[in-house]
Amino acid sequence: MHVPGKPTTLQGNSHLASRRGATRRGPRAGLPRERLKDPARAAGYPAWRLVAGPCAGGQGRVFLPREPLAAWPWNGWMRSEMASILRSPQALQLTLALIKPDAVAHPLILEAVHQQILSNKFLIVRMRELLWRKEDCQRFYREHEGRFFYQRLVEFMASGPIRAYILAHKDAIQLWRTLMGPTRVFRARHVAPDSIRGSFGLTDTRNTTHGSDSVVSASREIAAFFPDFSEQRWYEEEEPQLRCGPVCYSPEGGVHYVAGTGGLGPA
Ligand code: RTP
Ligand code: MG
Repeated sequence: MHVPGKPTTLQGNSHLASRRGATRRGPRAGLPRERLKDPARAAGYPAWRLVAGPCAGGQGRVFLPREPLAAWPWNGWMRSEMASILRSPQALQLTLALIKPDAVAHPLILEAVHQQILSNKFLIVRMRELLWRKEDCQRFYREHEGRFFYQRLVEFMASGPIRAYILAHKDAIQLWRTLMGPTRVFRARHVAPDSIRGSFGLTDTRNTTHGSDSVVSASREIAAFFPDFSEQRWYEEEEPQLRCGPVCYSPEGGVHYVAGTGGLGPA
């Protein structure tokens, strides 16, 4: 469990690497076939449960007014410094995580998901809460346009406040998706009951969280929710410091920052 304010480094948080190592060394060999198929089980998830405690729904939680998202700026180019950092096997990867209206409406669930992010050693680079306009939801989910669940998904996502995060980790995209569990809640409850969706999902639409599914969509989605955030600048200026630590966590702001800088660096 992360101690707020206590410096920590990613160097010491090698649980993901050790999971990979464990896979190679083969301790999964004895697991039944159905467990091997399920990444959450195979990854040897720690069991976790909703813990009642101080909630994030009280003081300090700010709902921003409805506001349009930026027009999907897609940064299709990359300076050479950023490209070389991204090629490094040690580089932190970014992903966009959303907590959907069904979970934001319940302060204990919201806090439990936040704690899950911290206990899995993600760095919270940015966090904000907002109400989404229907047009923004339609644009965000345009890849699903025409599918039977599209309309209810769009309406649901615009129905209440959501929380958006930029998360960093060496394997942020896959780790967050594994933590979320399968899209369909009925399946999640069976194959990954300790996952976020397995624990808190209500229906296939109200399934608690969203996560980017690739590096390309992570960049596009981060730019949509955090238009002032420059991924390139973050990789050049903040990533090396966050990766090497020491890093602090601000319970008030809900974000991590490089120790000694006193808070958020440049966006
Ligand atoms: P997400 O995009 O939210 O991280 O979820 P995902 O990749 O696991 O699932 P995706 O196929 O991208 O679907 C996006 C969201 O659409 C809703 N959905 N409902 N069968 C259904 O009723 C259904 N299928 C998808 C879910 O809210 C899903 O998260
Ligand atoms: Mg998806």
